[in-house]
Amino acid sequence: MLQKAFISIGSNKGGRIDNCRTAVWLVGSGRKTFVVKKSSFYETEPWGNPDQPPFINAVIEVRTELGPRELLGLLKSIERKMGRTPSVPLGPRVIDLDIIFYGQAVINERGLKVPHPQAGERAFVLLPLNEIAPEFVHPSLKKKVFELAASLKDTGGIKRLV
Ligand code: PH2
Ligand code: MG
Ligand code: MG
Repeated sequence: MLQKAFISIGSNKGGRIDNCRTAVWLVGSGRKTFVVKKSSFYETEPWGNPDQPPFINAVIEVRTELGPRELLGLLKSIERKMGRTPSVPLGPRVIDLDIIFYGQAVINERGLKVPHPQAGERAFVLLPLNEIAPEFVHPSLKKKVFELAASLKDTGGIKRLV
């Protein structure tokens, strides 16, 4: 069965926009996952650890035959292929691919938390997501993406690139 999932993409090391484009292409290049929507790219102030360069962030919607563990495996393999090396927590990275939602699934396993635990509070996730899926209901907060985006307190550090 094809499931709908949302993946956030981030990069703040090297050619940030090219890194994000390459990642989108690689996510869709296997036979079991299709990219159906892409947000714009956004330049965003670093969250969590301010002492690093700004990020490029985007969100994509996919249809996938992969289960959530397999999808996570695909994302990790792309991160490795693109040369991501271990960094400090929340620190600079060539590419970061996170599962935001996997249908309405709620998963709380070691290494696999879906929805992404901070999805409801991060402007760099919610603003791109709101561009492509405003009506999608957060499976555990039971609110639509546009409602979550509207209740963000600070969206100042987020700039949509054209
Ligand atoms: N990712 C982080 C930590 N901080 N800040 C921004 N703006 N964008 C990110 O993608 C990001 C972050 C850890 O994954
Ligand atoms: Mg992340
Ligand atoms: Mg990650």
